[in-house]
Amino acid sequence: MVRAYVALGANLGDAAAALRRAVETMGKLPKTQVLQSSSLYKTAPLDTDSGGELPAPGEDYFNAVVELDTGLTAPDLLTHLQKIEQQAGRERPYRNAPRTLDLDLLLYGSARIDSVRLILPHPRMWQRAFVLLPLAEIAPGLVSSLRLAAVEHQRIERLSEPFLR
Ligand code: PH2
Ligand code: MG
Ligand code: MG
Repeated sequence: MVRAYVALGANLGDAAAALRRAVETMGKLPKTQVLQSSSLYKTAPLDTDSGGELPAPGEDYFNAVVELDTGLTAPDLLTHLQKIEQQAGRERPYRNAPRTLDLDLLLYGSARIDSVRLILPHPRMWQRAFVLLPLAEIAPGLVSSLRLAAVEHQRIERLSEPFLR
């Protein structure tokens, strides 16, 4: 079994419900358990291609991160995550477009992968408060205070409601 971390995001439709459903569905994937989920966060939409500095179109996002234990390979896990996105009505009209559900594989054990389909660790995760704050909540050892300080200007609000299950 490998410890993996997945970032969830959505800003179209009932985004909070989409995230909740996605956590449930991930728990039912073959050879996979959800060990922990962060709180739910409300975050400013960012164009993360620009280093996370520029606003992106659309509503605020709901974001969260979950910790999985999985016997799936990283490419198989990615395939399952993409299927869950599609079942949630994901469309990709343009880059960074508002979306009903985005599931990004952040870390898969200590794997370092650089293929066309999958890069691990996720190459932009360190620029994103909407990834680092929820990740630090469930895996504080993975996110240094220096990393957190680098994104502290990005708008993010932790919603008080608990998230998992
Ligand atoms: N995802 C993006 C681009 N910008 N901004 C926020 N706040 N949350 C996201 O999940 C997000 C984003 C690309 O996947
Ligand atoms: Mg993404
Ligand atoms: Mg994605």
